[in-house]
Amino acid sequence: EGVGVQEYTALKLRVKEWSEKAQTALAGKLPEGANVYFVPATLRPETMYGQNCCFVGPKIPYGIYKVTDNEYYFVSERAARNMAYQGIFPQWGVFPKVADLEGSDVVGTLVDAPLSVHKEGVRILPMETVKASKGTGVVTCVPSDSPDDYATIMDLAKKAEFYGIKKEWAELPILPIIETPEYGNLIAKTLVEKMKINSPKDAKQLADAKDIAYKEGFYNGKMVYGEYSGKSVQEAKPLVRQSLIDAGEAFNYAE
Ligand code: A2H
Repeated sequence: EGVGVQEYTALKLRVKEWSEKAQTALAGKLPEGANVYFVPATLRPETMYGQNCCFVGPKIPYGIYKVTDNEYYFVSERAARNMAYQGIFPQWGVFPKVADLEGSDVVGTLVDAPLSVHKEGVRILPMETVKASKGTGVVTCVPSDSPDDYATIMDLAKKAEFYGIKKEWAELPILPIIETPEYGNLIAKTLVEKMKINSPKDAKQLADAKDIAYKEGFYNGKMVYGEYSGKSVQEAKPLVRQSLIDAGEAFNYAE
């Protein structure tokens, strides 16, 4: 990390139906009709068409923070504080918390992911490698282009019972979004298989795969899905980001 500022796109995934544990924990804490959003931070807004679930760290503490009378964000406390100093909450430096939840409480929650082809919604699922100290602590899953995401959903589907999830939550189709000359249109799957990555805990291998996928996608990738299909990733990235922001479905978040 070190010097410099990381500019993320913070995406708003609206809750359609809470997990049972969350329903119990939230009883009486939110006004009728309030919209709550999971807010993942991403560096790859141009891939959001392919979201097929969204991750939280099962042991990470999160809060639900009030932004307006009917808008609330589910993020880490650290992220809420940062947001309060970036003009995201109405009162500077103030980030009112209405509930405390652990990641494991919200696993199974159904959310609406902007731009995703999965219009019926996607599930909140556990990812052990989410860092509490980065972004918002919420990571949206795009298994076509993120080796970490791909390795994680494969593991979740394989050990669904162990993780206490329904297998089908981790098995939504994987959409090709970007094509690169060297790795085809599912770069994350290609790299995970080629590098024989067997687990989301293969940290070193996954770091290498992430590096390759990021650079290949950015410098040699071409969109093969969505409004900007045919354009390069470099051209499409800011366009997708801006259209999400214009639609009120995302905002800038920096740290
Ligand atoms: B990216 P950087 Cl398709 N813990 O979004 C672990 N990972 C986190 C995180 C956290 N607390 N917060 C964000 N991230 C992930 C999409 C994506 C991402 C694709 C491909 C690569 C990729 C869909 N997941 O990231 O350390 C988020 O996943 C690889 C660079 O701040 C975010 O963007 O550089 C990225 O890591 C931020 O990583």
